[in-house]
Amino acid sequence: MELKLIAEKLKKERKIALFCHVRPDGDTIGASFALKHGLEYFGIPTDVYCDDILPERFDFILQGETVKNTLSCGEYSALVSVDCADVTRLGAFTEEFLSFKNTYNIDHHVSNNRYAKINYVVDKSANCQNVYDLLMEMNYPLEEKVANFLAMGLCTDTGAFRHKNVTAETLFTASKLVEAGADLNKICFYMFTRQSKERARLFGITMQKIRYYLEGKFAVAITTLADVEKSGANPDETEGFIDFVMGIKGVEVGACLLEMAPDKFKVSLRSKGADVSGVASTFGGGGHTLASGCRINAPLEEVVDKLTFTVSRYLPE
Ligand SMILES: [Mn+2]
Repeated sequence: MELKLIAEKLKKERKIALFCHVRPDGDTIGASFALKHGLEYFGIPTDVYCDDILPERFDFILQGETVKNTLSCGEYSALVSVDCADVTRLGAFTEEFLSFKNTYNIDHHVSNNRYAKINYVVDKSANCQNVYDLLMEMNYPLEEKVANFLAMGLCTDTGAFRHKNVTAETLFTASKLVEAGADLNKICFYMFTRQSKERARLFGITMQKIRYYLEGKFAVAITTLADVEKSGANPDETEGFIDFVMGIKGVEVGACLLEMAPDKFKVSLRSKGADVSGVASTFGGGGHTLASGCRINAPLEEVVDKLTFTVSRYLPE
């Protein structure tokens, strides 16, 4: 459905429940809370749901705002999923969403399979761009709080405006958000720079033993259970390690191995050109051409051997 019609229809709703995806990120949280405040400006009470707790790093922007996790659909006139490419991203709310009479799906993933009654799926750098467009269509006067939520989504889904998905539109929207009071410096600091002492320690342990194969084109960073334990960090905190690996001169493909249980590894793959989704699918995983992942259950050296062999087949000569 087109933007104008969705905007008009949303404005007529009585009460709305918004849904973030599981393992929530800056885009789903930013888009949901921006839309919540936008709708409430028009007098529509709105609640945000998430089948996960919101990570502590979002406290700075939420300032006490929370998500709900027990749903009684009856009180709402519409259920709206935000940034969920697949309906199972709603976690425990999937079934209720699918059986509800009036549902919206607002998303930016190309792979979105239009599972709601009304689907607004447009390929943009972040779903916050779609929510921005929707709010502008509703003639919502941008408030500072909402500008910050939207900026957070743009910022996180574009890697602080550094990824290939940044367009003139992304920056134009960002400039409008800054004009309305969004604090990009603060958002980027909390989303990308700030870390715990434990993570800094784990980063050091992992990177000092980084390995190179295939004439230095393939780099492997390994985080074992022992490393995690020694650092005191949470295994989730290894997120972003791969970016550092990809910055190393000469590296074409990077892999971060995280030992989840003895001889069970979660593998994150990145590439500057080679198709690593092919590498991942060899091991039952998947993803995008330049970023993908899989799980391999085997002793460490076997995992590294298998990966190196497979990567060698995908690297250009
Ligand atoms: Mn997103």
